[in-house]
Amino acid sequence: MLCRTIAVVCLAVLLLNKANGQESKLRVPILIDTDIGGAIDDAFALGLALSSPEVELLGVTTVGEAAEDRAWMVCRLLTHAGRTDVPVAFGRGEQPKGPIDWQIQYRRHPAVVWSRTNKPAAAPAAELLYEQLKARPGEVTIVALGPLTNVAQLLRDHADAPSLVKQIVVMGGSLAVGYDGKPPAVPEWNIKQDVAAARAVFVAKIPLIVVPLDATAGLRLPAAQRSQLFAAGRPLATQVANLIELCEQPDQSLFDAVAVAASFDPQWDTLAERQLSIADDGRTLVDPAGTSVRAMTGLRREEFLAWSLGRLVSHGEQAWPASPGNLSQVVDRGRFPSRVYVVEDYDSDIEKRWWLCGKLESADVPSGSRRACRAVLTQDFDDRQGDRRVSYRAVIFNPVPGPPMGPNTRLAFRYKLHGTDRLRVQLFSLSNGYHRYLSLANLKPDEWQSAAVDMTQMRCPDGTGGPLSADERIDDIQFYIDPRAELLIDDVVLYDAAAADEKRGFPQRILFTGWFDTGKQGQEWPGDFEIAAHEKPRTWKFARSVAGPNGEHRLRVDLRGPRRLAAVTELAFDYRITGGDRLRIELADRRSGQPLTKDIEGLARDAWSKATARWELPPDAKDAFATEIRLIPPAGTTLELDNLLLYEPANQ
Ligand SMILES: [Ca+2]
Ligand SMILES: [Ca+2]
Repeated sequence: MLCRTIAVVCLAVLLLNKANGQESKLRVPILIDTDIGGAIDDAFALGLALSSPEVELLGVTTVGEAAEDRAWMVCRLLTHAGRTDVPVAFGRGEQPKGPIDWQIQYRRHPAVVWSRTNKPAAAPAAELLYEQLKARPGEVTIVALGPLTNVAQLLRDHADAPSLVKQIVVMGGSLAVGYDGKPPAVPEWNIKQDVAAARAVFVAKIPLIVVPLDATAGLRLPAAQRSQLFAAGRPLATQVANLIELCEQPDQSLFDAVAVAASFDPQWDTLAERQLSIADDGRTLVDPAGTSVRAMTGLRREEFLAWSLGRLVSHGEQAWPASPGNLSQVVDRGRFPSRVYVVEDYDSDIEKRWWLCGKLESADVPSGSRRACRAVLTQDFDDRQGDRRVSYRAVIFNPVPGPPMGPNTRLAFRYKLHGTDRLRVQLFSLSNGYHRYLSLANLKPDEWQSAAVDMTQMRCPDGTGGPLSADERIDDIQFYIDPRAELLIDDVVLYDAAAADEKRGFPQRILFTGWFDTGKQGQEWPGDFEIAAHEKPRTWKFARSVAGPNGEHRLRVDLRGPRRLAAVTELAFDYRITGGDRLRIELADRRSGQPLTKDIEGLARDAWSKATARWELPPDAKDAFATEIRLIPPAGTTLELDNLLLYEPANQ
């Protein structure tokens, strides 16, 4: 018995060694076509293929709306899993509708944006499939995990394609049961999304394995198993986990993984001959006149889940981050900032495009807040920061359009930590093209806290670069923790420290900041004004009023979206008015109602000065918003404006 066991183990080792070496014939060559970016199962299925030694993955193609973005997502996953050898291509022409959800954040990582991953091929998906099939005629299985658009295109463009394909595994269809595992059959997504393509594939006389809901319904990734992916600390599992946590679909079905398994592992073979045809509404009908396929009729779900997850979580080597250096201290955020560069409170979707890392949190928020941001998995945005296989959890906000700093840059934020007392704060210098960071230790976990840090204490990872200095343009505000811990971030304010004689307190909440130094009128700074350069000794740029339809000057600053007003809202600004000493200011919501107005008199003439306007909402007022600020100087005068700050003042 023992001898037999040893013999079997030796044979297995021999097979494995061969599989990893040159003898690729022992492995099953497959091409995967995927609509990754929707449900979680495409990422999981790719992970299963990559962690299965029996599989030789020859290429991945993407199908569906924004197929190119999906291809970049695959490129990142493959690169971080150490598989830059696998070519990727995306589908061209009309693609089935269905947007990528919040997983799009995975595509916006600088590793992708700055070409540190491999890139999609120039050739369309159908051509990549064709090239790979032609190189190995009759050997290659196509595993179709999305609508069959690309595969149909391959068959349309290349008459010899059917003779080159060994077989196609189609994840799709519903023979006797629907998504809930009960009759009746329903139109299944992958078939329904492109019925014409599915029909073209079904009549192409290629051996087909169909993996319908009859086999896959009910196969889910429960929370306990899901956490194994997160706890693995290995690059492939972490990438899959990252996509799973970004995915916005609550359903955790793993359909696509079954199709991948069906392509190479006979242990899941429950195949039965069926005749199928496809109805106009996308149902797969059992039809004596239909195409003969082998359909999967069942699945040992618990066993399959344990097997597939086991492979994913044990693939590759563990890599955890080292404890961060350059320890700094929390500082007092001080009095009213001399300038505010960046504000993000996550209470609106206005800057959602620039949430480069993190997921919206609305349950666990600090007092007075409505929403916060929860850290998700990511590699460091700095590609020079240590081991690229290591992941962190992070919240990252991109402060478009990259403001220039003053001499005393500070960062205020609210945070809640769990499972760690350490936090690393990092900032990218657009001017210098490198990151600097500082870290904090002994932070109090499990309660919302306020903190501020002195950003001039940041240094490059190798200690070079010197401190952040005046006029340096910055980008990507980053908060990192150990990936096993949790972090929530809210109320991020990047600002320059208060002047020594400042009496006003730090604002309770900041609604909007306008400084016009970088970025363009109409783009980053919408509204009616022109942007002009300051004369020395002032630096950078400001907004200048323009003539309205009646020839009189006015200045309208669009707030890029509705900003919720406080019971007391103030507007502080720098101005230079020429030809008068009065100003009407309107805080307006373009969508409704009368603007809040304020007339200011006795303004300084012809010299840059500071002013503040204040509005109080009636005590019974409901939520009120502003979408724009209109500054209306008297007839015949012009107004210049800078460093606009709309805020709720500190409690007196
Ligand atoms: Ca899919
Ligand atoms: Ca300015």
